[in-house]
Amino acid sequence: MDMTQTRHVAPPGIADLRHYIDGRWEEGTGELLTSMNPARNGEVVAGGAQATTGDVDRAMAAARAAARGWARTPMHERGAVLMRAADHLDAHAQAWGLELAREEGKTLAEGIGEVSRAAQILRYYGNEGDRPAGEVFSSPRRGERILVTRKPLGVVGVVTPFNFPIAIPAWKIAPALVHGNTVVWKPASAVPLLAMRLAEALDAAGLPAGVLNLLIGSGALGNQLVEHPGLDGLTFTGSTGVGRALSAKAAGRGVPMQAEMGGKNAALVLADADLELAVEQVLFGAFRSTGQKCTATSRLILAEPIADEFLDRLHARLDGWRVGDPTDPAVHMGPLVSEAAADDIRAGIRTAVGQGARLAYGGADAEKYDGVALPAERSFLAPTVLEVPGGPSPVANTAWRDEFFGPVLTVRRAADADDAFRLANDSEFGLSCAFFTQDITRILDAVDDLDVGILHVNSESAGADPHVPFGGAKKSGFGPKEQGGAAKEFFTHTTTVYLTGGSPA
Ligand code: UN1
Repeated sequence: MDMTQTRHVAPPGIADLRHYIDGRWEEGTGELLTSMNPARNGEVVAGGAQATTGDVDRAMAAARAAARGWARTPMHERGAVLMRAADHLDAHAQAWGLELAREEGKTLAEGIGEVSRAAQILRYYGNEGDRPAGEVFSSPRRGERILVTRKPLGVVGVVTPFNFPIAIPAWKIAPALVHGNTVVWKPASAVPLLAMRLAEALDAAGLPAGVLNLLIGSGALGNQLVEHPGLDGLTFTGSTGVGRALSAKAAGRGVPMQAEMGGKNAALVLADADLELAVEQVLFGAFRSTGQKCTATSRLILAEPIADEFLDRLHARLDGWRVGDPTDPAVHMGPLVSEAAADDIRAGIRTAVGQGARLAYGGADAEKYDGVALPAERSFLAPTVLEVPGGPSPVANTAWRDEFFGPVLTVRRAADADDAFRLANDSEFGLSCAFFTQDITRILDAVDDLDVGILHVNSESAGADPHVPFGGAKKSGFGPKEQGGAAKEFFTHTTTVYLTGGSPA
């Protein structure tokens, strides 16, 4: 053994980053990667050496070697692994929820809730064996039946974002595994610890070696994955730019791709809406998780007659919204994931104001918030409301068009419901939408007219349930939707089997 070889040993209190390849936890050999607590300057949460190109090859080889055995394992047995992993997650929800809050910046309650949500997702897919597995058709020929069976794609790459570091991986990896695929997973490098926790839960649940492989490192690993000749499918959630680049590469190689990307989700409030309910739901939709959800409410379209009152009420609620260390139970909103992310949003707010937006609340330069100084870390931002002047759409304001991925809400006023629908559809994205009214006729119009993948009637734009499809219309998504029965559209392909007995009927 070469004793001069340096080995990264994490200081006490800092978690050691490891990669999970072929059922073993390994140190990396690449550059040092640290995940930082965005709420506390200089506080390292986890650290270790990144995975390298060679690790991608080894992980892909392990996943390939495990593929046939796993595909032939009964779905009920595959599901039983997920059920045991769900119990493991529930047992660690408090501790891992705290780690999540420290690493990502969402509140402790949201962190714990997310670990429990991952468990719930694993349980939903853990029961997949009890659901229909294909279809049977009649044949025009005597003595024949036609079966449509589903088979795994094979080795699937999973690339996940920072903002839901355990729930989004769970809703990709659980259906991938239960449908018989093996996985090579690259999580966002900002939140590697929670990725390790999900892999730990699956390992503790008895997942066979090679079925799931976890590689922690930079975006270069994602590019190596999509370019790997052994890859049979790639599922991605993250930014529009990266999603489109990966989708283009996957298409060029003939690899099935599923990408869940941007949103610029609107909340529409008509004059007859229950304002108290709508204000609260808009508050939650726009500012929970510091607005770092692809389903967050980032545009608010208010019917003219109630617009001033709505904004007064929203600002009054924001006055009581505490910004600070997310592990403090009194805090409503933590920091952005990093200083760089917060700086980008500050720049976006300044540009929007320069383009004519009115700053209605908070802002890029707010140092105090509700009379209390914001924490010194640059990753903190005050919740911000901008109003873009009226007039016919389109307006060329960056706060109306671009996804900021932070606590910024951009308001416009609408003359009536049709005007509100027009404004809501004035976006290249179409992920989710919240619509507040008590008028069933308008609700039915909204179902027809709003071009979105997810429509919330009288509830906030964020949120998802494991048993129903999740994903966007227009340029928010690419490929089949996620979750529920929709997930199998991506993680399996069908084989149509013409079946007759071996002797004449
Ligand atoms: C939610 O709204 O609870 O990246 C989930 C995102 C989405 C998930 C949103 N894919 O924010």
